[in-house]
Amino acid sequence: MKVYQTNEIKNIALIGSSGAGKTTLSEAMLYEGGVIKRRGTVENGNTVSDYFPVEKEYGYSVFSTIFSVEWNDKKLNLIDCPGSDDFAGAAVSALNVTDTALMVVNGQYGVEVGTINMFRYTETLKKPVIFLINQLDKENADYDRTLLQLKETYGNKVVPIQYPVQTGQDFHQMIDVLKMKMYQWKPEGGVPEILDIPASEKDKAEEWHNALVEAAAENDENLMEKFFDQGSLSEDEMREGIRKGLIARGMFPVICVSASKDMGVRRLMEFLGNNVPTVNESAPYKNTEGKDIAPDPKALTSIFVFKTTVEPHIGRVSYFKVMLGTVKTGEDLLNEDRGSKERIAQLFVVAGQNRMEVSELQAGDIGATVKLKDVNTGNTLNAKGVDNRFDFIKYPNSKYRRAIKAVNEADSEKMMEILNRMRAEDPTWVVEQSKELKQIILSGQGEFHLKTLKWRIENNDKVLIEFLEPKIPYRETITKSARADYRHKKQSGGAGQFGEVHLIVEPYQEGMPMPEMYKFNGQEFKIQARDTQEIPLEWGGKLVFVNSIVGGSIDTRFLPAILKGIMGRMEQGPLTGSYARDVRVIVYDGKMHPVDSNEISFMLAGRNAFSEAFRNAGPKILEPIYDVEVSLPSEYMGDVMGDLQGRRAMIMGMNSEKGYEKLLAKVPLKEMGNYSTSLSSITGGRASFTMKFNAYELVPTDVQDKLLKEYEAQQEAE
Ligand SMILES: Nc1nc2c(ncn2[C@@H]2O[C@H](COP(=O)(O)OP(=O)(O)OP(=O)(O)O)[C@@H](O)[C@H]2O)c(=O)[nH]1
Ligand SMILES: [Mg+2]
Repeated sequence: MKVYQTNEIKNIALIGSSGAGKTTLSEAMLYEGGVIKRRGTVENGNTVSDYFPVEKEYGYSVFSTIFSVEWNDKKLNLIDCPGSDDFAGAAVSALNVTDTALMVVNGQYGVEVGTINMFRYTETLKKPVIFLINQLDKENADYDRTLLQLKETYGNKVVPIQYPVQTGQDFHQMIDVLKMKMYQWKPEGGVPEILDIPASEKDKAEEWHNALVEAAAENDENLMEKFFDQGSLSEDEMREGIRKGLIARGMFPVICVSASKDMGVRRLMEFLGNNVPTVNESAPYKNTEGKDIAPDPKALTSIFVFKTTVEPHIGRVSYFKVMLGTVKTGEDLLNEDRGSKERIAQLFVVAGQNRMEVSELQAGDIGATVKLKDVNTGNTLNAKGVDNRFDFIKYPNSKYRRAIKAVNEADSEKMMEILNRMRAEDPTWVVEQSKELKQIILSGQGEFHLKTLKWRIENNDKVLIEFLEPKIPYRETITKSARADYRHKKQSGGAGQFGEVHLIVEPYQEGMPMPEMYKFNGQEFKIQARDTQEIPLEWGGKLVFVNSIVGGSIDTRFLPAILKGIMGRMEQGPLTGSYARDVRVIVYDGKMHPVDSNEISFMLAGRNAFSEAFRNAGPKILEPIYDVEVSLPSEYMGDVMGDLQGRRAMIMGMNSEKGYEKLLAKVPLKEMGNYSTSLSSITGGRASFTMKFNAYELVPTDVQDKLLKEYEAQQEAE
């Protein structure tokens, strides 16, 4: 493939709900672009895009796939993205490095939750959007209903460029109101006959053409003026208006195809070649310093790695975008994030797992290289003299977690290596070796996400793993003040131990004053805070340690030991062994022994006095509460709300957004274990959700009692 100039390159992400036909469309584009001689199918597992064994196994895309097609002296870099919400990370990466989103909509089902979610990403990233209504050859395809849903959801910026003369098995003609021609295909699809619009369609075509002219004119003052003067625009002027409308997200053109029949694909590529912005016509990218980095091919090189795969026989393949300059084979670059020196041994233009070697790639272009030493997704490689870093990709929060374990203990280390490798490939994997829960917690986007990971580890790496219920990171705290004292005494045989600690505990809130006196069972305890330590806890909250010892009843050199004893109990709370937080401890008295008092004695005395006081202070368990946002079609609202209420959820509100209902709730993490599965079964996969940690809240009494019993039983079992 020839080296394309920056102003000849267009980067386009294929997004949309799962099953809409993105991979099938990619196959047809590659075929029409002359990259492949025969079209494969998802069913036969022989497409260019779904080449990973797990994708063939499950019959849907799991990873994004990059492919380039040359069309009318332009280079179209396309990225076929998985539609399932579980693999959203791949689509988010792709949208971040491309300049136009081609949203594939299934003509049978119209606007789906996948469409809504993906559109939201384009909104956040301010990417131009073209809607492509696919599967028009399907019996229950309904173009008009789909178009109406798009208009109801995204307003009158949705402007059709084409409409099918018929849909269903007989689909073979389409009216293009930009070209004002009818396109007609033979059953094998491909190259269309371009005919004049038949009389039967003239009026409708005229009407839609005028609507398109008006919509195109609206995006440019000069065009608007011309439109008012002449009442129409030339095709080139319409294109200019469409391009400006696209870039400004002032227009969302609608195109129609049947990807599996390869009808409309060539016209689509022509439309992309003529109308979507090239990289230099698109908004510049910002580096981490917030500086705009325009794609200048003459500048020094900066490339940004947005995707990494590990492929058989070749190892790590790093996919990158040239953010600046022109990268050449043999160039030495510095990894700005990890400091490694990297040589670009080979440069490739790719089509799935097929790689074509090239000598250089200009700013804005997308390519791949292999065998880099220490480069992960998200890293920036720079030539000497530039120090750009790019970290603009914001991945969605995790929403499904499981504990993971190698079936054979001996495989644990290998399993960790594989998990880290997978995280390098897909940054939406979060792997945490939790000291607190004594589990390896794997967080991802959903059950499918984890299922594919398991399939790959077991089939590709031959390591058996199992998923376990992840423990909940509960917390403990107290709800009232209490006093306790404890004498630790060991004076039989060997070195003696003696330490006695008297202390008061109370719930701590930021900024609360220090009282001078406490009263327990009618007895007063005067406090003279001689020294206060506020200790932020790594697991959240604080421990405040107050030295109110008077008269030297405990030597200050033993206070660190007392604090150590208390901290040991904060790490393993008295109720269920969970981290404790937000407690103030006032050590106000004690006793020493001239010989036997030592650090261990006061560590133990402090620890046990604290445990006793903690238990008498209305101890409570706190649980993590998450903000959950569910996007769903209105007909499922009742069932989804009922299900959430069954999960101790507090419904916080509802609102409609673009044809979909949004349900907001606060839900305990404990109740969210299998939420993605049950939501999918309640709504037939037509809803999605996000979840974000909100705060810790007291658990209800019945839940606390149950947790205490479970902990006791566990203690007895150990
Ligand atoms: N009849 C018909 N079937 C189609 C068309 N496009 C796709 N399909 C079928 O729809 C199913 C899903 O197609 P894919 O191309 O895998 O859809 P996708 O959008 O890539 O799905 P994900 O990878 O899960 O996001 C497959 O069985 C395809 O054969 C079409 O235009 N007409
Ligand atoms: Mg796919």
